[in-house]
Amino acid sequence: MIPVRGYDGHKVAVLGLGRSGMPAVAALRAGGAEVVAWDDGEAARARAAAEGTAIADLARADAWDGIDALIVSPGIPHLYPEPHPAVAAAWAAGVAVDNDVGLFFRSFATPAWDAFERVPQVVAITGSNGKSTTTALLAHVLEASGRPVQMGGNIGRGVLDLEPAEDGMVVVLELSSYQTELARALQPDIAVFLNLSPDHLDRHGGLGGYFAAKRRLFTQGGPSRSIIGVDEEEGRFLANVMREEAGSGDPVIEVSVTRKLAGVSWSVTARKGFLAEWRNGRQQGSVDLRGIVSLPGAHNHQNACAAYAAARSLGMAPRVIAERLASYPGLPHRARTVATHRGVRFVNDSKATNADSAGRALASFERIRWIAGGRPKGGGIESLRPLFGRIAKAYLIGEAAGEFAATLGEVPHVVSGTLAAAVEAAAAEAQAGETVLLAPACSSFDQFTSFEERGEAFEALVRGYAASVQPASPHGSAH
Ligand code: UMA
Ligand code: ADP
Repeated sequence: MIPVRGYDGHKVAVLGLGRSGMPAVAALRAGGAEVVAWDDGEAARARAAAEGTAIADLARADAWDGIDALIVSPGIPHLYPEPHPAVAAAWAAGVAVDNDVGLFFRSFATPAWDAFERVPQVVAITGSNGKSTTTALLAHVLEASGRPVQMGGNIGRGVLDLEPAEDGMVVVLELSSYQTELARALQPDIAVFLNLSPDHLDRHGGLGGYFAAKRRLFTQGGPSRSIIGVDEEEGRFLANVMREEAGSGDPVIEVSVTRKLAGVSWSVTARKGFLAEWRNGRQQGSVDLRGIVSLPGAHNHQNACAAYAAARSLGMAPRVIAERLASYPGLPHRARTVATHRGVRFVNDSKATNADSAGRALASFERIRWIAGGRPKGGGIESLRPLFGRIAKAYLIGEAAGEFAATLGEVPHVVSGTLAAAVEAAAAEAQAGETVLLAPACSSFDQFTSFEERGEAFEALVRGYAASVQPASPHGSAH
């Protein structure tokens, strides 16, 4: 845990007691702060109280006496679609609102660093899709750098739950737009912007607010190196801004998987499965990505380019990086083939929570039994129309089913309602050579607590189906 600096002897409120909030409570206490906390969920409150946390309803105006700051969990709206009542109460009381990421950046560097030979560094990764893959991939690559490595943030481990830095450590943080929008301090040494496509629009008041939230990671703290995907206008704009801001040196590495970047001083691009690094007109390194099973498709090549660029920025050699890219084991719930039965492949891409990422999954297979739906994010699936020809049939679930059905129109589809009904129908109707693909283009929160729970439910249903069709003979056709 990273003890929070700057609040010794002060009183701090924490809103939300999950993976971000609970470590924040502990880290504030370790730094000498007195903590009061609130969570709208009764079970979370009870759990925290059992661990000795003082609970107070922060929506009440009289809760704020003597409190210096409010630390808000990323899943709790602080502005759009409307501020949580406790956030509004903090504003009314003149109390600063921050989050665990802001506390992390204020607390990570300590006087102990004076004795270090190598200053610890923080790499922060944001973007609409590919953050977790790039974070995990970079952490895996850096294990060969000889430096201690930790990863955390949106990937599942609250930033204050990380261990204090050791000499030369690199911390790789995945940061969501929820986190970058609210953090009062954001000072990564290296910042990565992968891509931008519509997501979380309800929480940011639209696409402009969403991009502004991500842009803060760059414009707030001034990283010494920015690695920026320039396949969208927003990335090109950001690269331009960061080059101007930093002035001399090589402050920006541009990444593209759609084109060569002529005239750019430092770039990492991947086309047709070949990664190439160019610096000042000379090729510095290349990697053949085609055979890396855990990184299929151009979207994963974008992640590989970004991780490569970050590892190069930290001084690793191209050949060593290439070896580590090749041994990357992959993350669960991202385009994972769960099983193949009677020639039908079952793929869990539960992490495809928006249209863009679901589109990458659809583009990776030929004839698809597509399980989609959940809580819609705005923007719908109209953008996926060019891929509709790959859909043998769609099985729609959750709150988005009606909207998705309307967009699919003539494309064969059925409203299955639940994941169980969808898997059962898709498995029964699939022909050999087809893929049953869970790539929901929605969040899971209408029927599950997380994309992980949804993905695990899918895998359990597939296992159940496999057991039911498994012939009694041990020499059966299931494999
Ligand atoms: N809560 C309230 N009131 C509300 C909403 C929530 O009290 O109106 C309470 C809940 O009862 C719960 C707590 O807040 O006890 C949950 O807080 P949270 O939703 O912020 O979740 P955490 O468990 O703290 O996890 C958060 C991130 N979750 C979200 O941003 C939604 C995790 O990212 C992250 O891994 C973790 O902090 C550690 O940093 C998950 C995620 O879904 C993976 N992220 C989104 C995404 O990737 O699309 C952004
Ligand atoms: P994030 O953490 O940003 O949500 P993940 O690495 O968990 O990203 O991947 C989420 C989903 O997006 C997966 O379904 C994956 O197939 C897809 N994906 C991964 N990388 C990219 C990318 N660079 N561009 C678009 N989609 C991607």
